[in-house]
Amino acid sequence: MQVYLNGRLVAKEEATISVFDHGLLYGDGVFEGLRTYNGRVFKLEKHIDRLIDSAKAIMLNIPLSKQELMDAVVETVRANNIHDGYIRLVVTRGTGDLGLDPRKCPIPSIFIIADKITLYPAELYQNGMEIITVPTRRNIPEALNPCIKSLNYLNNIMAKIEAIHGGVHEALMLNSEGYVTECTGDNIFIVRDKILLTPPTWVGALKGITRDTVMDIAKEYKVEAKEEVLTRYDLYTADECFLTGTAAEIIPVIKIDSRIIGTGKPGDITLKIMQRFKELTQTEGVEVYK
Ligand code: PXG
Repeated sequence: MQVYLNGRLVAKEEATISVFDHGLLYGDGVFEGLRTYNGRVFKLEKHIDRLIDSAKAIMLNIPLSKQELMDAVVETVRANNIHDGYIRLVVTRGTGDLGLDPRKCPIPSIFIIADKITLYPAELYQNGMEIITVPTRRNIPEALNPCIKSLNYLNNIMAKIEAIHGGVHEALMLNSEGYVTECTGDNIFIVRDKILLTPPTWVGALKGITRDTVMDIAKEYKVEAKEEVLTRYDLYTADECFLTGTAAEIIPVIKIDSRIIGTGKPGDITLKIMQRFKELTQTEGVEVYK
């Protein structure tokens, strides 16, 4: 395996980062998780745009242009001859002395891993999954805005641990006021009276790229889709529910906090969107092997 590290492709064993890197010491950095399907990087530009926005929000100057970042991703995928896989792009504040002050780190570290990805069991995509609300609330936007895809994932990891201890794969996270935000690595949608609803990002959710793709699919199919502040009651009484994310793709949810959602099977609108999403991933994206 070849890993992109600070401008070079190096063997996996040589792809190492200093223990003085502030990404490790303080979680000071940003990242993206992307996917390749059928030899194409899906939504590459959108991921790079979001990375640049995350970096801007934390005042991290990425020493590569948008085009250079996109080229580096494609080059890394190509070097590993991956057609269907997962890409992790990370930019940290870089190596510096101890202490929070980012001025200690003159040069950001950039690395890109292109690898395979393990999904949830296929059975869950067919039959739907169960989620539970967990005690850990999503970070408040006034503290660490969940729109920043930063290396500080402990908030979500705490929630994930609670989900696992509750015997399910994914956690529903509320904001400090008790409104629905998202899951630990996925956005959430419900269908009510044939209308697609998802929480606005200001409640405390990442502006997911899969979420945006689902909004586009809805438009294409003339299914009304809108952002709405949602409570757990709205979820419990929904006709359908599903999660979206680059890693999870689109996965139906059929049980929340022991309440059966809709018929207890993946809903018709969910299945239609999943089908169209699959088509798009197979045909769209930046070609790696031209
Ligand atoms: N919310 C959170 C908190 C996320 O981390 C999403 C929503 C979905 O966003 P996208 O843009 O992917 O539709 C995410 C994304 C991983 C991994 O390595 C995590 C994500 C994406 C890819 C890989 O666990 N989270």
